[in-house]
Amino acid sequence: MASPVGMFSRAFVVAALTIGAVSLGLGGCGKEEKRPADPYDVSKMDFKAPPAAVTNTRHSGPLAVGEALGMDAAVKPLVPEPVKTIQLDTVHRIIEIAPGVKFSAWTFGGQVPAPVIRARVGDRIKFSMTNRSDEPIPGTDIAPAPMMHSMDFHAAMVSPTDKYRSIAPGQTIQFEFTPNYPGVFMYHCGTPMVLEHIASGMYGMIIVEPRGGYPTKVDREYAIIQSEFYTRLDPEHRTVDGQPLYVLDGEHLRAKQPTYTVFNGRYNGMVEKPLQAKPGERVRLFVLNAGPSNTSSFHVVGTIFDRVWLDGNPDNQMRGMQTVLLGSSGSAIVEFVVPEAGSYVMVDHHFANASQGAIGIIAAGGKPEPGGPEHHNMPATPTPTDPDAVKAKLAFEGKCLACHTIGGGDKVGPDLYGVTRTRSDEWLAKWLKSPETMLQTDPDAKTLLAKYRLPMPNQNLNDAEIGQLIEYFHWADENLQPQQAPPMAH
Ligand code: HEC
Ligand SMILES: [Cu+2]
Repeated sequence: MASPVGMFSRAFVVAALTIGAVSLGLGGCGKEEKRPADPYDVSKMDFKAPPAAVTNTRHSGPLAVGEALGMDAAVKPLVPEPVKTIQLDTVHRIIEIAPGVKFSAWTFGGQVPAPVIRARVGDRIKFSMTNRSDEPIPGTDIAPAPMMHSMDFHAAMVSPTDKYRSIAPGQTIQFEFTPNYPGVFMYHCGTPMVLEHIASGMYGMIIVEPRGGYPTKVDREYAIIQSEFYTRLDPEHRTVDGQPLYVLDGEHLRAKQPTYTVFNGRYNGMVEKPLQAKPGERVRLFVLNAGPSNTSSFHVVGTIFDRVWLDGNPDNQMRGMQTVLLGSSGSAIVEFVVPEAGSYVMVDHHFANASQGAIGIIAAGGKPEPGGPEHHNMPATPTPTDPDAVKAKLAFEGKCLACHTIGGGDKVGPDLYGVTRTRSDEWLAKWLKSPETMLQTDPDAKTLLAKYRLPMPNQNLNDAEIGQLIEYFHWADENLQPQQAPPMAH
């Protein structure tokens, strides 16, 4: 395809003028036959969709069914069959947002974000969904909270009062549509309060490719969905697997003050499990900001976006971009070349958001950066040089950072700066071995619990890890000033 984008954008301008002329009743200027066909000729679009069917038949078994569904960041290739049959049921689940942070979520298909759907302009999407919010949450004794849910596809052009209506627990809704525009679109629950349904996890991405595919060839395709979580400890103090349950914090939700801002549903998720690429490869990211309320300034450290297709439509092309700004439900396809071996860090360049977890790595071989990519606002704690203390720092960031800081202030648990001055090594060892025993027997532990009101879950540490952590606390207390500690996510 020679310069398809230039061609399309000229076509688009001409088409827009044509449509404008027609709608003003000024058509028939005699030049129409020379104009290239409008790829968005509304008269050729498919708006025919039979009314949605709502029944009392319930799906059982798998919650997400369909060849066109992808369950993680690696985007599946397009399935060629033009009819895409998709089932996404709504269930309530406990998801883990960060280590030890179990959140009571509402989902499509049992996961947050929901599966990525991939289709093409002109395909027929046959969608069905059972509201299964009345089913028990597996692995917990948390009572179900049955409620209405619905589905709103931004890729569709249909009557929302018909297709996007809310259905009751036990009901199934079925409807069809044909995507007419290419793009990367959000889908979400549209049941009031929409804000709460989205913040509870009910969103996903549908990729609609242009009819003839994309004008470029790439080596890797990944989906990145940014979203916010607003959490608070369950006022009823329920636990899951011995860890405290977190629920939606309505007050911070309305104030747009998230606890976590993340990619693909997990605090620093793609730092823990980086995406893979190789030097010289061209990478295509499908990026969606699901919000619900904040903006994303998406950036990849170490490269420049060769192409940015706003909203995922190659007709909306920009070249050589450093960041792309995405409002709530905004999206883009970004493509870039991996210039050399290294770890390329994806961030929301609103760094307050990145520090809440909107960070990930594209691992393209080579040596890791000395000390980790901390200067890109990883949730850094200062780095000791002793190998045991270094291991402890890593363990601390993996297992403890959700609830503690060192010098960054109290979170769910106390700031641990200075802890070796207030507690003996023996006390710390006993505490880390079995906080539950200490909370029953030790007066200092009881005082802590009275203040923090949450029993620290047992972290299943072995003696070696406990020794290393205590050494790390000593190192921190001897080497750091509290104000020296970097800010961390709350
Ligand atoms: C889910 C939250 C949570 C996690 C995860 C967690 N803690 Fe705690 N921690 C607490 C709370 C809350 C307290 C206060 C005591 C209480 O209420 O049980 C506490 C207390 C402590 C104390 C005692 C502080 C003092 O002032 O005496 C230490 C030390 C500690 N935690 C270390 C750790 C380490 C190390 C890890 C990771 C291996 C960890 N904690 C993981 C919540 C947590
Ligand atoms: Cu809902």
